[in-house]
Amino acid sequence: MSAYHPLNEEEAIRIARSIEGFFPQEAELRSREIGDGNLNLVFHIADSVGGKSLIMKQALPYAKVVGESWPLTLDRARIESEKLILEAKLAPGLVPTVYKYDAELALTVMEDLSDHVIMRQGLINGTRYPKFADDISTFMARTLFYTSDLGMNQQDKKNQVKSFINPDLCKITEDLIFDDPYTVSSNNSFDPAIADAADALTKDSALHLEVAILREKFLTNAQALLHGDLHTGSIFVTPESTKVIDPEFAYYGPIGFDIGAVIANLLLDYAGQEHWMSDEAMREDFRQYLITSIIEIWNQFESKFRTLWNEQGVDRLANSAAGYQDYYMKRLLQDAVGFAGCKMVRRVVGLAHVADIDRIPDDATREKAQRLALAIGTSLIRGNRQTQTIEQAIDTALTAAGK
Ligand code: SR1
Ligand code: MG
Repeated sequence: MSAYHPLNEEEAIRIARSIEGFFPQEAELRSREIGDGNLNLVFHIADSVGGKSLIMKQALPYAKVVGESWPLTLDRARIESEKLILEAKLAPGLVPTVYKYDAELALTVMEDLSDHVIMRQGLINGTRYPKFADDISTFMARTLFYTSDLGMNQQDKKNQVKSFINPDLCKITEDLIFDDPYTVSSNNSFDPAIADAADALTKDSALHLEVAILREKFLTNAQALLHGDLHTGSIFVTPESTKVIDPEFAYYGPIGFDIGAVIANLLLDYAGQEHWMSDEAMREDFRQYLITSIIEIWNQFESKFRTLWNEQGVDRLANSAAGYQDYYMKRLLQDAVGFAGCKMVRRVVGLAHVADIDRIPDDATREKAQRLALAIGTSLIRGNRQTQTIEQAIDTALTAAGK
């Protein structure tokens, strides 16, 4: 019989005590369930005497945001802990340390990052993160290059693909990002004020063609081991530090999907700033900071990925075929732009939204932000295959959205 059951706070404390060498014997442990995500239980366990603390994340056998009617594999806890351990090797300092993984309880015990803030909240508060573009571009360049056919033994890669097959979590993305927003689905959720815009998404055949092409890439293009859900709620930050968390959606997919997630979430915050930054000059200045960050993230990612390829590429033909690297990098940019658009659209009309926009209290301002996000997102989707530079892609999308 499986020992799996959702933990209560006392059990979480007992497990924390059993982690050898972490808490001293005299520790007075307190536990709080702090999970505010869509899927899991998260316990914060701290010693009120010595001050040490850790995080325990336990997968539930269903999607918490929906309930038991949406079963989900517990194997995602294994995927998450293995991916975190791999990321720590490939991108040291940019992920929390894993202290323990318990397969039976689907439990990962890891470093507490309470001295950081969730980036989504930081951006909502108008905070700037000067190291972010450098850190996240390093994280993506290294985790994606070293798990791709360009940067690792290609036979080992096939085995790695096997151990990161993640059908339940991929299905969430396939439905919520690449299907539901473009049809009438019971998963969708949007304010009645934008019903016309949501309806238009279901009838736009040019848009459907682009989404179908991007969906095919998500379904079939096993380019590298992705984080798979790299939004600003999966990133802890301070002005000096970046830590990427929550890789339970990891699987072998198209590299542009991770890059697009970061771009999309900065643009969603751009739209939400309609409310959060009430002074117009300050708002436009902060928006410019977000756009500059996106451009820096792509440019630094591209340069770091190319350097890794030039110095450590393992594929003879990919290394030597004239024009191949440029062709490959252009495709990554175009994919990133298209995926960014899809990720924006789903956060306005689909099942799971973002606080940057959803928490805007005034109906008219929220509607304005939602329409702005939809206009930017759909323009990125429409233009993805024509993209030549990141500057041009963002400029075209903002112009189309009236900015
Ligand atoms: C049912 S899960 C909804 C969303 O939460 C996660 O963070 C993913 O983005 C997923 O699509
Ligand atoms: Mg998550």
